[in-house]
Amino acid sequence: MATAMPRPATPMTPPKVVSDWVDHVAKITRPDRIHWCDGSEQEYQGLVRRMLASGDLVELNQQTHPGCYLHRSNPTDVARVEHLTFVCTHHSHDAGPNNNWMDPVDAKRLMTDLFRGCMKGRTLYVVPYCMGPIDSPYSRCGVEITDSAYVAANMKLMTRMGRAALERIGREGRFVKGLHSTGELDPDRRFIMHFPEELTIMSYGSGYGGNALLGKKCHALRIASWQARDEGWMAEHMLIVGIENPRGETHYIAAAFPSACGKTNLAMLIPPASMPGWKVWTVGDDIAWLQPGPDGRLYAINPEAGYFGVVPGTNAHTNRHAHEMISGDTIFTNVAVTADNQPWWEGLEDGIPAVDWQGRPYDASKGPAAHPNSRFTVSAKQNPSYSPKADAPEGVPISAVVFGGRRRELAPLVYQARNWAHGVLVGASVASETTAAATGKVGVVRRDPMAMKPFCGYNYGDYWAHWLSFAGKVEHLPKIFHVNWFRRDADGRFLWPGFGENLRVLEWIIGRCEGRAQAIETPIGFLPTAEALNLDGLDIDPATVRELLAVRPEPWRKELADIEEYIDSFDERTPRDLKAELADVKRRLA
Ligand code: GTP
Ligand code: SPV
Ligand code: MN
Repeated sequence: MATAMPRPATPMTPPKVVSDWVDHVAKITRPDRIHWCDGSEQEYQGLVRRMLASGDLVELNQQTHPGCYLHRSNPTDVARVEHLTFVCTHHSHDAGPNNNWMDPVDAKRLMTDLFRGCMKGRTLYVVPYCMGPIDSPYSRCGVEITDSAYVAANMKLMTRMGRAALERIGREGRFVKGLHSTGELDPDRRFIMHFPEELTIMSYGSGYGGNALLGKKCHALRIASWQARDEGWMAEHMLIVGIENPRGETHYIAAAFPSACGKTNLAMLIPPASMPGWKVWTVGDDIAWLQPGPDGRLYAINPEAGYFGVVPGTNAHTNRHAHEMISGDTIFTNVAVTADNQPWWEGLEDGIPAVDWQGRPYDASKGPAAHPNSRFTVSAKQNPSYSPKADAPEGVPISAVVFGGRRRELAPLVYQARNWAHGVLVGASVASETTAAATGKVGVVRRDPMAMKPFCGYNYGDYWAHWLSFAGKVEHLPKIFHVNWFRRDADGRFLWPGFGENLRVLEWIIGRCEGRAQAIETPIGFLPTAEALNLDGLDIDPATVRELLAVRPEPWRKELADIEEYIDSFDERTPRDLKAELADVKRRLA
């Protein structure tokens, strides 16, 4: 019996709150073995060896890609499953119309039935982790119990995992409990359940990132957003980037784009050759925790310690740093391989795929070689632009908050909200074409307020009220902007070159924060004139720039009607001030 087994010889003495819970879970799940993760390098290598032996990992070419491995997931388990993700609060109103809801008693009964005996013949890994710098007052800890060595290895790369986290849990006594099993990987027996009132997550039947690495979206966004509302901070789907100008001054920007809409790329941006002297520093690429700081500014930490990034499209021209960073010590999930066993994906500039992401001989008629949502997992320390401030316990001060999405039409390259409350409306109005990061149709425009539709752990009405409340709490709030790198022409070509050239837009944003850059006022907010954007050395024709900066009243009136209908579809908790902002923009457009 699992509980009768001696604990493995380890000098770590787990806090009783943790060991009691592990004992309780082991009684239900019946693992053959229990492994307490200490977070060491030897342990990681041991996990890798075990997965190579079991076939969970395939070794890639160690000459060209030392320390790189490939994981092929079950073909039905390649993305987040929003329709199987639930927020289980006592009152359904607290989860809100934006979440699937189930009564917590029913949900626990359902999950406990699934978990019963599910770890027989398997190892139960206890993964203690800290989200955020280990000594930051803003960080929060959790423990994930999982029967997947792949999850344990990914958590080692993605979080501060192991001994130090367990010690902090011992001191604090409070942690988020995450229980995970890959189960049978059966889509009909798959659920991702959140119990924010009890700081608990239960995930069954998937091994994919956002469903299974519970520190990430489940803890650091759904549970943390709930805690943040109660405690007066924010947990957001945002990258954090430091932009250093040629005078050596650095501004930090936090940007919320929906999944697979360019956060990792913006966070690791390479300045174009025609902008000498500019430097970019990555603090985070996916999640930001924001807290009012002692000097009246908003400070951000990145709760993560690694990147779980989209592979396709990554090459030496789009993202040189990412391309370098994933050439060693990286776990690839669902990419293709070449005849000499190098990882390969669409958008890589060299090599030919021999075997596709499902392990079949590559055949172009069967679709892309790499899965469109194939991912790399890598420690953030491997990023050549890793910010020295990324481990600072106090975080970094945020000058600008940027929202964005994939909009082939309408949304201009950039605009600035008039003030914080208007900025909250701009965030609440984010819409974007769906991507392969979640199962379902790709390329359909849907509303994704603050890029948090799949991740906000409570009622969006309460969430917008929480956002608005910062106007009274933080003296020097960031300025709020909206960007769109994804406008297309009639032939479907991108109007804006994107990637490194996005720095030109960030330069204008920073100029606005410093009160320097020129803008014109339009009904939707402030826009740069073509002259106010630094386009030196960029080969772009003036008509394209005019198109990128055009605000046409008629389609915008339609957009506002759509936004109004969307916001009205929420319950009475939606703040009146948000509706007043919307009425104000409508008036300006009339
Ligand atoms: P998640 O990890 O899912 O939250 O995604 P993300 O927001 O970090 O997206 P990521 O940076 O990985 O980009 C997703 C896709 O968008 C990749 O295929 C990129 O090549 C592409 N992309 C990123 N930035 C740009 C851009 O400025 N222009 C264009 N056209 N494509 C971009
Ligand atoms: C996203 O889908 O926004 C991701 C990948 O960042 S996952 O970890 O699966 O959520
Ligand atoms: Mn994400």
